[in-house]
Amino acid sequence: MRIPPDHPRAESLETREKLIEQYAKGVVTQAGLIAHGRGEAFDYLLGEKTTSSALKAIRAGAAAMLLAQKPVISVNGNVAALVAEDIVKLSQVTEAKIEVNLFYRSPERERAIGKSLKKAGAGKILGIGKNASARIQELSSERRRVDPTGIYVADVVLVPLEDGDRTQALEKMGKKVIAVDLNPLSRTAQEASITIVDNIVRAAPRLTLAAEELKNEDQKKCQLILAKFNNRKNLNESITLINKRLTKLATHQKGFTLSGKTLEL
Ligand code: PTJ
Repeated sequence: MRIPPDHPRAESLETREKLIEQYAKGVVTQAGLIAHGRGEAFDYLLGEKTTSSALKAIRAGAAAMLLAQKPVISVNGNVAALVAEDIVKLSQVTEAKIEVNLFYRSPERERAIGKSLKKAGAGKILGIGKNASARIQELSSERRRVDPTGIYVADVVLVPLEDGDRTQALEKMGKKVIAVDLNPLSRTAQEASITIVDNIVRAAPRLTLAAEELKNEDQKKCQLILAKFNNRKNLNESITLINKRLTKLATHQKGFTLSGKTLEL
């Protein structure tokens, strides 16, 4: 459906349209549409923009990917539908492998997602068909099936729009997990090493930009960014932001401060 460009919520409606189109192509699953709705609700509460806390997490995520020996970007249906091109660019800048990993796995969806990643310019794509032959023992969902040359041996894994259990399992395996999740309360957000509380549509291009910038710097700069980053504190800032935004909206106050800075609503 054509969304009128002057509609006050045109951007959000266009994102929905993309997901609906990709659902028809078999890329997105029905539950993916519902998951997006949950994300939208949190985005609304966060003000539908990349917060300063998210920007800090994005820089830390880019630094972690650049410092990694074997970084992997895990792609599911929603990610392929919304940011396939950004993911390909990010993989090129950070030299990360791309692996398809699905909760609702089927050969048809693997193929459809592989096709849309190829169309976006991806080279080798891991985790499709027989290549997902390794198993994450702690998991019983289809997410346990991983590529022995990808997620299984990765030291850093980017997991946008995750469903919880796997982040915990990957962290237990000694991997650093970078999550992108609009819900700062989700298990994934709480368990990841670096949690980017932002919409994947905004976070993915910003991650690439941050990686491009940091790639030209000394490795020590990335190490310093990581050493200074505190995920717990960062997550708490997002929760506080939602809380303060709601309080302000409820009481019609004009502005508020967080960590000594005045934040815009
Ligand atoms: O493609 P599949 O088969 O792997 O399935 C993908 C879904 C997303 C259906 C599956 O992973 C799932 O069920 O996920 P959950 O448990 O619903 O979690 C998804 C999380 O992503 C929720 O915490 C949402 O708030 C969040 N989310 C949804 N849309 C966005 C988002 N976070 C960032 N950007 C979004 N656009």
